[in-house]
Amino acid sequence: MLKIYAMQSSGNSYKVRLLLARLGLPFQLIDVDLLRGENRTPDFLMKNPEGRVPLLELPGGRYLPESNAILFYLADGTPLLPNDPLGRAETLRWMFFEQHSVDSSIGLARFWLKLVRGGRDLRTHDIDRWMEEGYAALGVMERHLARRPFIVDGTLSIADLALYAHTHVAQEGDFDLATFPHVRAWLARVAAQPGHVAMDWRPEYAAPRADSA
Ligand SMILES: N[C@@H](CCC(=O)N[C@@H](CS)C(=O)NCC(=O)O)C(=O)O
Repeated sequence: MLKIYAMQSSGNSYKVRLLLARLGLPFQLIDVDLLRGENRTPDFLMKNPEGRVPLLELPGGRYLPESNAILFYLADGTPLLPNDPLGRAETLRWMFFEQHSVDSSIGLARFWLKLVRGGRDLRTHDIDRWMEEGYAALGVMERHLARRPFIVDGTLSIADLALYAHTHVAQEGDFDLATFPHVRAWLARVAAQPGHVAMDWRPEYAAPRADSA
């Protein structure tokens, strides 16, 4: 069975649970508490030298980090990843955008402002940059989504799941989506798709969490 090393409240980890739930694939969830340094143990660093979650463990003992690489691998051959080269390239384009413009601003703002105790004081010097870059990214999505229901090709794809993960909780990083009506409508559209699960969803093969991180 597939194993996912993840932290429940991490947006990048949520992407993978969301995809696996949609695909109906069974998997074992292994919690890694970043706030307790469980991602920096020698054992975890052997699995992923970057010490980050999410991390996919495949049967046979191979490991794949990077949330969007995991999505791309798992969605291959499913309706959530186009078959044609241009459709695949468009999907990758938006997943790269997610990493360099959304994860690096909205994702980080939420991580430090919501999840890390005292994070607002620790990262005061970054907040203006996160706000500027995050609102710029929301503007890009707003213009793109003004003319289409989903990110690529008019149907739900892993590009939507990747962007949804951080965007639907942007307010937890101090972002206000009031002036982004197309983004809000798209968030509602993604959440209304069959098989959608919320961030707190856990699969059958998951140990109970010691706390509610
Ligand atoms: N580009 C990576 C980013 C992964 C990442 O930064 N994960 C965070 C949690 S959302 C993490 O593990 N942080 C711990 C650390 O960097 O030490 C991905 O998309 O998977």
